[in-house]
Amino acid sequence: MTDQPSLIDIEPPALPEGFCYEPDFLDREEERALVTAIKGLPFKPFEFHGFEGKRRVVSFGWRYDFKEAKLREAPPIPDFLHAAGAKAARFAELHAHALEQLLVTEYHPGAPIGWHIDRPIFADVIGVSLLASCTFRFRRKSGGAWARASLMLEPGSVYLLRGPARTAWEHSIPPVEKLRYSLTFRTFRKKARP
Ligand SMILES: O=C(O)CCC(=O)C(=O)O
Repeated sequence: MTDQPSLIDIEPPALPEGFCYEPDFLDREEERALVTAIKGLPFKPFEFHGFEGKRRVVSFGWRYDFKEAKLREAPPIPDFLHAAGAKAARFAELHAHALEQLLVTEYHPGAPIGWHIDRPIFADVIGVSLLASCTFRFRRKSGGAWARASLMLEPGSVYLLRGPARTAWEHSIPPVEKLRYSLTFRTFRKKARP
């Protein structure tokens, strides 16, 4: 006998407060139709202070310009994304009109998103995953060390970042193995947008 805890005794680190996840948010048909339409969007490499990320993005409603640190108007959310937006709003118990910004992201195999906290002008963040799974990681400074937690985001799933999960924890996605798309809907903090 040893005093070592067995694997089953070890609790995985708790996910941050304010994080909600629903794996079966879209059915197969909804997901397939979204992916087909999304593939036709005018994606551009993600730009951050003159550097291009490996992922490609397209913004609707509003676009955050990192170079100028300014919010800019973007084309309206296309009709084919309205149903997913309304569903995402219901999941987060918000009015569909509150989801004023949408970022659609394309991750080819090997594309990651680095550690970050979304800009403070935004309030809630709702993410829908399409086509492939990925690891979604959280970290937060705790004393001299990092507290960490992670989970697998399944295709067709949705998550909400609100409260500490949104403002106190950083999140990231390590390089994905297969082509993945995500819809990131955001609300604005009061008086944050022009
Ligand atoms: O692809 C995702 O689900 C995460 C996107 C994200 O964190 C971001 O664009 O800030």
